[in-house]
This record gives sequence, C-alpha cells and structure tokens, in this order.
Amino acid sequence: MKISLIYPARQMGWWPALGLAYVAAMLEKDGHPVQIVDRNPTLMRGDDVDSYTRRLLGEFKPDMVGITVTTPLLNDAIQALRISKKEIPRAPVVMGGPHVSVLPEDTLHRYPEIDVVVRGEGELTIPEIASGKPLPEILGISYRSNGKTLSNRARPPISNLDDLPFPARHLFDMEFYLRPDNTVIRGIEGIRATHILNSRGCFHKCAFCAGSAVFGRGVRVRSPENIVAEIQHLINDYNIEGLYFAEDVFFTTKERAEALCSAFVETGISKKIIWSGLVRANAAPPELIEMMKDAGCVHVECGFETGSPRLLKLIRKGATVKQGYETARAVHKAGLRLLASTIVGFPTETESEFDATLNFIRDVEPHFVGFNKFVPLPGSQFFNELSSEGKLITDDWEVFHVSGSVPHHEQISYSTMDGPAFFKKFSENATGFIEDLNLAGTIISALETLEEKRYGFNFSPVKLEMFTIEAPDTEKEKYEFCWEKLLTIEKYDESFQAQDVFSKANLSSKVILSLFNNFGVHLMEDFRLRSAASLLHVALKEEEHPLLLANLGVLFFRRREYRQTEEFFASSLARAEHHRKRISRNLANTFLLRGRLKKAKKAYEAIDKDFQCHDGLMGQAVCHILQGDFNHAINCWTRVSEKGNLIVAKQNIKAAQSLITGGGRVIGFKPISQQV
Ligand code: B12
Repeated sequence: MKISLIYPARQMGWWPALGLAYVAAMLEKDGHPVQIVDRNPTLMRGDDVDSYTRRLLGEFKPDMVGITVTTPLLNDAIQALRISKKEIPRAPVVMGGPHVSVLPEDTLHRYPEIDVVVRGEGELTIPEIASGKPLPEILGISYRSNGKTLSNRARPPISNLDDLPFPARHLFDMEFYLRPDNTVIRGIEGIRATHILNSRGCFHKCAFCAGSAVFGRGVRVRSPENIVAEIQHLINDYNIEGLYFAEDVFFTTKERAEALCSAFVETGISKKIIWSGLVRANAAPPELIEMMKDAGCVHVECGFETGSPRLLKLIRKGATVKQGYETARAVHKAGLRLLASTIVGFPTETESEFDATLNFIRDVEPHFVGFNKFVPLPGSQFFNELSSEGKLITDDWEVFHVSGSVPHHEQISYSTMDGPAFFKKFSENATGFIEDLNLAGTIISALETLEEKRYGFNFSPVKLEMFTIEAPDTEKEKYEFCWEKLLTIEKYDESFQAQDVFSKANLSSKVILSLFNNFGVHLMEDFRLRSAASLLHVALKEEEHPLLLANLGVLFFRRREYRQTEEFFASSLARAEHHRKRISRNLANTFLLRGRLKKAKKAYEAIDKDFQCHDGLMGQAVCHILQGDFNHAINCWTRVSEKGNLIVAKQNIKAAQSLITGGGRVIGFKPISQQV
C-alpha cells in the first residue's frame, strides 16, 4: 500500500516531525512505499503550499494518507485533508499526533472528512491499519462506523523503544532543516543541527504541559548504545554538527545521566558534535552540569516558567525559585549557554507576578529566553480544568500557540490582567527586552565560540571590566573581618540591611563603600546579580564613586537594562578623574555586545582619539569579526601590532588568517548585520 504522510505547516519552528518519521520507518519496514508531503519548506520559500500538496499527492497516488497534528496546526491539517480528499477521494485519511490523541471524538465530530484517528504512539497502530486489519480489532484508534464515532481501547505504550527503527528522516528535505540559519539549538547559529529523542514521557505533572498527551505518564528510555548508534548515523549520513535532545526531561535519573554522558565520551561523540538538553531546576546539581559539559553539551535549556513562588506551586512545577537561581548559576559557572524557558499569563497571575518573571529572567542572566504566553493546551491539566469549569475563553485552535511571534488573539488572557492589557505587556516585552536579550546572547555566545581552542581568538579587550575600590589602610583589618562576615551570609536580597550586620563595627563611610562595592563585584563574578545589586546600592548610599557607578553600569548591562547601563556609565565618566579610558571602553563594549555595532565603532574611535591608544582599534576589529569581515579585522589588529608588541593582536591575526584559509566557516556563529 502506498502511503503519503502530510506535515502541516505554520510560521513556527522549523523542525522535521519525528512522529511522522517514526511512523514512516515502521511502514517502510513492512515494505510500504511512503511519501512525506512536508508543507513547511514550501511555506518557508513562499511558494503555494496547496498546489505543492496537490502535485505531490497527484504524482504519488497514495492508497492512504496520514496527517500529523498539534493543536494550532489543526487548520492547516484540515486544509491538507480537504486537498487529499479532492485529489485522491478513494484514499482514507488517518490523523495522529498530540491534538487528536486527546480530542479524538471532538475532532472526528468537527471534521467528517477524517476517517480514522490514531491516539497515542502510532508505530504499532499504522501498520495494522495499512495491513487492512478490521478497524474494530485495532487498539488505539477512533473511527466512524454507521454514523457513530467509536473509540477502541487504548494501545499500551511501546515497552522497548530500542525495538523501533530510527526515524525515516531521509523522506524529509533534511538539507532544508539542516541549513545554517535554522536555529535548532536556540541562539547557536550557523551549524547543521537537528533534534533527536532519547526517551518518551515525563514523571512530572506540570499543569500547563500536554506532553503526556501521546506518551502518558512515566518515562521509557532508549539504551545509550541505541542513541549513540542513531547519532553516529546522523553524523555519517547528514554530517550533523549539533543536536538538540527534544524529550521532556533529558536526564530521568543520575545513573541515566552518567550512562549517557560516559557513552558520548567513550564513543568520541562528545568531540564530534555539540548538543543541548533540557534540565529541571530541581534536578540539575553542578556536578551533573559539569558532566554534561564534558560530554559535549554547550547549551542547557531549563523550564523556569515563572518567577512567582505562588505560581510555581499552582502550576505544579515541583521546583522553587531558589532552585531556579542555583541551576542558572551552575550552568553559568560551568561555562555553558543557558536558555530560560518561561511562560506568562497563567490563570490568576497578577501583573506583579508577570513582573516577577521578568525580574527573575534579569537575575539569572540567560543567554537566551523562550518567552511564551500561557495557552490551555489540549492534553494539559489546565485545559481539562478550564473546560470543565466552562472557563475556556475559546476553542478556536488557531490561536493556541505559545510563542509571541504569530498573530495573537488580543482578547485572550487567563491572568488577572484583561486581554488587551496582557497582550500589550506581553508583546512589548517580547519585541523589546526579550529580543534585545536574545541578540546579546547570540553575540556573547558567538564570541565564546570563537574563543574556543579550535578557533583561538582572544576577545578579552571587549570583556566588561569591574573595578574594586581600595579600603583605607588604617581600617584594612576591619575590612577583612567584615569581608569574612559577608562570606557567611547566605542571602543578600532586598531585605539585607548592611547596618544590621555591621552596626557594632562602626565602619567609616570609606570602608562601607569599598567593602560593599568589592563584595558586590565578587557576587557578580559568582553570577549572583540580585545579591550584588543589593550590596552595590548599599555602597551607593555612602558615595557616588565613579568606579562604583561603572560597576553598576556593568550590573545593569548584565540585567539587560540598557537605559540604566548608559546612565550609570555616563555619571561614572562625569565624575571619574582616573580609569576614564577603562570606563569608556566598558561603555563601548556594551554597545558591541548589544549588537549596536555602528555606535560601538564610534565609541571605539573616540577612545583612540581621546586617549591616544589603540584599545578602540581592538574593539573595532571585533565589530568586523561579528560582521564576518575577517580581513578588515586583521587590518585593525595589524595596525595595533605595528604600534607595539601586543600578544592579543598577534594571536587574533593568526586566528583570523587560519579561519580565512580554512574557508572562514565557524560552527555556532553567523555574521550579524550592522544594526545601528
Ligand atoms: C520536538 C517538538 C516540537 C518541534 C517539532 C514538532 C513536531 N510536530 O514534530 C517544534 C519545535 C517544531 C515544535 C513546535 C511546536 N510545538 Co512542540 N513539541 C515537541 C516535543 C518536545 C517532541 C515532539 C516529538 O518529536 N515527539 C516524538 C514523536 C515520536 O511523537 P509525536 O510527534 O507525538 O508522534 C507520535 C504520535 O503522536 C503518533 N503520530 C503523530 N503524528 C502522526 C500521524 C499519523 C498519520 C499517525 C498514524 C500517528 C501519528 O505517532 C508518533 C510516533 O509514536 C513535544 C513534547 C512531547 N512530549 O511530545 C512538544 C509538543 C508536541 N509541542 C507542542 C506545541 C504546543 C507546539 C507549538 C504549537 C508551540 C508554539 N510555538 O506555539 C509548535 C507547533 C508547531 C509544530 N510544527 O508542531 C505541544 C502539543 C500539544 C498539543 N495539544 O498539540 C507538545 C506536546 C508540548 C507540550 N509539552 O505540551 N514542537
């Protein structure tokens, strides 16, 4: 039997549908010729998706058509269904995927054209349908019979995932999905990457997640050997350079983590590809993160969801805000990229809780943020609760998408904010703060990649410098005593009152200034921005010292609050008699890291003019590198090296030249255009 499998399209996330690829692999194993009709590449290329679908079905003339569907793709799936019915009316249409797995009868009822719905995993069900087995005998399907909609018993989950063939990715246009600008590992540009699943299901019961729609509760894992074999296949056959592990939880247990990571190291996969995986805030101890790093992980995603302790309980996340902070610090200290996945607009969420999530994002300093809006996805506990309480605002599945980019239903808000107010706040942040943050994350990530041994650049000149303030010699002893005391304090948030701790020490204003400034710097180096902010503000009450103001400029840059960044640097420069060049360089570097290259170049030129030095040239060279203009960068570094024996300049010239001779391609870096 010839079978066409259709992947509906929508302007969101360009990944091949592994669900269809697994189903296709099982059908091919039974000898059925299979065609994948993928509407995504055509949509991406701006071609007519429907005539493409019509043409492919017309040429292949399938005996059966299958369509995969997640909730917001249902409309496009129905569009494809109607084309199939018109083009090949004799071919029954089978639908599968998360949406129909949880709403089989609702979907069959709404769309009489659908013949059969496969609920849950389809690998063992579709071959039975294709073999012509009578529908009443097939587990895990819903179908129509004599005008009635019938649902057979559920099919038990597949017990041993190693029995499954690898997904039939060869039926997809993999060059389209592996193209360098397809950011499968968010923020890591310019690599051939795709996704893979090493397990199915999840222990956790987050109320907003529909992950159990298909795989049920509990987790089934593939053996490390089986996963390594698939990765090897992807390296050999598709020359992949990166992988995203897309299952709900990468590491189910510590033992599992050790088994997988050591398998990657022993088989050398850790050296062949870079990868990203999901961790949970309550299950990501530093030693685990270090192990992931040694096994080739460069990027960690974590579902922090919200900065509100109340909402974390309400959504049954099973993790605390404190654990979120600790996980973020562990990822930063391991030198990995952090993607913070967040959701705003939860039922009962207040505006200040929305703000708490924004503040949490600022505090944990992620490289990238997934900023999603709450949607009661079919298959989630919230969907069940809201529909049973008649509080579901709409069942127009078209608007059930979580990401901010696609059209939004302005009236929809389950939070205490009304629809328009929530929509305004959501999109302002999505297109403002979050976009800025992700751009800076992409640039910082690119510079970190280029500084890796394999490329050998040295971008220390564009790193943000922090400044310590000497304590008066006469009070050095008191200073050290208080420093030790500060080290013992666990928490320094807003409630921290300096005088409470040091009331008896009657410290002079000079000592409080240097102590709290320097300890603030120590906390910033330890990725504890929130605590650092408290201490630097204690110091600020003593004196608006130019170096302290410069450190606050760095702090606000790291919180991606750019207006305050520029204000603090400006007032620092306005007061500074010494270190003016270093403070000016910091300000110029923040423009570079924000992707404001034109502004950065101007600032660097001013530094060289004002201070008769070549620091500015060093910065300009990095701007050219970020734009992929290696020759121009080499010119800058050459001019610097002509002015003196500067190791950094020579090192970068060598690195840039070997990059050019090596074809100039950097895995994980895509030149950025000169914004402003
Ligand atoms: C990887 C992934 C993506 C990828 C790829 C999507 C894809 N369709 O493959 C990308 C990034 C593109 C993506 C985007 C989105 N995703 Co997503 N995604 C996932 C994730 C993490 C894994 C999906 C996967 O590969 N599963 C493994 C395969 C083997 O399972 P499967 O796809 O379900 O297929 C099996 C069965 O469903 C069935 N089956 C599926 N299709 C068919 C077709 C036929 C004919 C048959 C017989 C059987 C069958 O058999 C397959 C094999 O067992 C899941 C989480 C999860 N737990 O599933 C979320 C998940 C599927 N995504 C979800 C959502 C909401 C989205 C978005 C809408 C988010 C948004 N931006 O708004 C978009 C939708 C765009 C799209 N293309 O689907 C929800 C879906 C909930 C729902 N009610 O639909 C999930 C469950 C996440 C969640 N936690 O709630 N996603």
